[in-house]
Amino acid sequence: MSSRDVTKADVVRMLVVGAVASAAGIAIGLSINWFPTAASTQAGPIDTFFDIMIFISVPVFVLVTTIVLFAVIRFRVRPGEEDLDGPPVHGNTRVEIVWTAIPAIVLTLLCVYAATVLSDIDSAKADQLKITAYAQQFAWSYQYTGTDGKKFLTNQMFVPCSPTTANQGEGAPCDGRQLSLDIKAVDVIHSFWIPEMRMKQDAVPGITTHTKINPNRIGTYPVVCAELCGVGHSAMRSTIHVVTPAQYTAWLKLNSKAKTG
Ligand SMILES: [Cu+2]
Repeated sequence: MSSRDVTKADVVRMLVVGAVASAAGIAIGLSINWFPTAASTQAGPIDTFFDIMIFISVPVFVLVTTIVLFAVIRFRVRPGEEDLDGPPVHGNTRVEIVWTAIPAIVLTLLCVYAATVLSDIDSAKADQLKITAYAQQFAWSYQYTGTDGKKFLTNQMFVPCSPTTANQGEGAPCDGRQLSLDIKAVDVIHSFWIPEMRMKQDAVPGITTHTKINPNRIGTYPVVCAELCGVGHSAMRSTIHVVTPAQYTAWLKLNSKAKTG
């Protein structure tokens, strides 16, 4: 037995170190508040999905790092060995099958889970508010249908949401119409993103893309461009106002009049 053989004690030590590091990494990963305030029903399943990704990816990272560090230390070149060849290794079929099969199974399960979450959060509700969002360097505009049936453009989004508690102000939980967005790009590729509502969709010249959002918190949130689109990209922002149905109707009336009368 040479000083470089891997013993059972080595494996046990690596497992202990790996388990402790994984537990610490998962605890840190889950304790960090990665996302802003959740303001849509889509936020819950998406945030849970990220937590599960942390739970799975931290142990994988720890496993790989532990084995690499062990190999670097155990099999390093020692004084007098500079001109020696390493031992001839011809692979290990069993290990190669295992390290191919396990990631394949994990990735397949994650794909199925992600597809399930996506189809769940993207399912259509009966009561939709249809808006067309136009992206251009470096601004957003939104096309609404006014109270008179005519279309008008605005650079701020307003959406109605009925508060479900006595509190009607900022932060009140609410329930209401699903936004059904058609997204168009006038010039280059942009990306429509409301971080508080989590949903993001590319805006691509020549095609119309779609997304659905169910706001569930009264308040004002930024709409940002999430695709580097030119020098003014970082300034390509607008606002979505989630307001009570009465406030929304008042805003819609005002704009219908202003744009057509
Ligand atoms: Cu942009």
